[in-house]
Amino acid sequence: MNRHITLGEFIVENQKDFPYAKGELSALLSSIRLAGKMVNQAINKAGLSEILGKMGNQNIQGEEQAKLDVMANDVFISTLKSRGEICGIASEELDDFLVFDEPKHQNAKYVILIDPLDGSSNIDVDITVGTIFSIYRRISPVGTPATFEDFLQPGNAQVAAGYLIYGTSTILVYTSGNGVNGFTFDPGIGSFFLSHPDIKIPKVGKIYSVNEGNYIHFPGGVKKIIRWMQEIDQAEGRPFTSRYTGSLVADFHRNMLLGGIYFYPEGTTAPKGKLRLLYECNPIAFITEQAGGMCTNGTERILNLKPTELHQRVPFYCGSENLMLQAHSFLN
Ligand code: P6P
Repeated sequence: MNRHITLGEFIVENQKDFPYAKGELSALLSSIRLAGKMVNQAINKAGLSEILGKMGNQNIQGEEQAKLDVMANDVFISTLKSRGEICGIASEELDDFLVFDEPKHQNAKYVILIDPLDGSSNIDVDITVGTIFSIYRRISPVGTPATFEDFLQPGNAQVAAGYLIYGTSTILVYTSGNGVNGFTFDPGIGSFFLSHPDIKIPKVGKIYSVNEGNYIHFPGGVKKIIRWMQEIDQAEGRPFTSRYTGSLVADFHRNMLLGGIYFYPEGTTAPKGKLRLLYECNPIAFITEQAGGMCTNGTERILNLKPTELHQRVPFYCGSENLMLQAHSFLN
């Protein structure tokens, strides 16, 4: 049993992970921790307040915004803005990136990209949702306003990435390039404690996560992957188990711990897939690779893709090595 190490103690003890950082990245992660506690509290009592339901408008994705989507977005922006570690933020819920204009922000070294509440379609039916974040060192000069280029960096330039999963317990999982660690929130104490040290995704997975309702729209190679998972092969333990919640964070977290593959392919209804490269695919890809798994768009490493738009979508495959290699054999 791990001695009770809090997230704060862990960050300080692993300060060396953050190159050049004089504590800024540590402070940035503690802002995310605070915002996560606030969102967690709002979600846990959502049924008792007026926070459920839709706003009655759409975000740039053309998706109906849930009230909790907007709440989570506001909480993360205000918490991150109140400190001085970032010069700007890009969010699934904002059409354009947001530049923080106070001098303390313009002297900050980092930008953050965030999906404040992933899986919103599940919120009103009490199924697990999450927050996903991705952190970069800015490339524009310190002392100036953040620029578009700061947000369009390839995923292999991330300095840290992670997610909060608001499930049966609330867990913060992150990497800063030296492995993946998970911290479970103890609401009685109000702290996150190290509960999943050095997470490694099993090399052999037997769970697959895809929306099979889109099967008819998938390209032939994707159909072959799904049919292969469903064939009988006792030696390999097939047919594998299908698990799909409609929340990337929930499906990914389970597959990372137990072994498996999550994929959201291109299809006639989603020619480039559905997931957003900058604040869903890149952070999950960074975590996946740090945990010993693979993450691609079906042909290329997600982390190598050069972004061109803030909300661009890409086909997405991630998980255990055996399943990813098998999937690639059918796709290519
Ligand atoms: P579908 C949630 O909106 C999300 O971005 C992911 O969290 C989730 O895996 C996926 O979309 C679900 O999409 O089309 O299967 O409902």
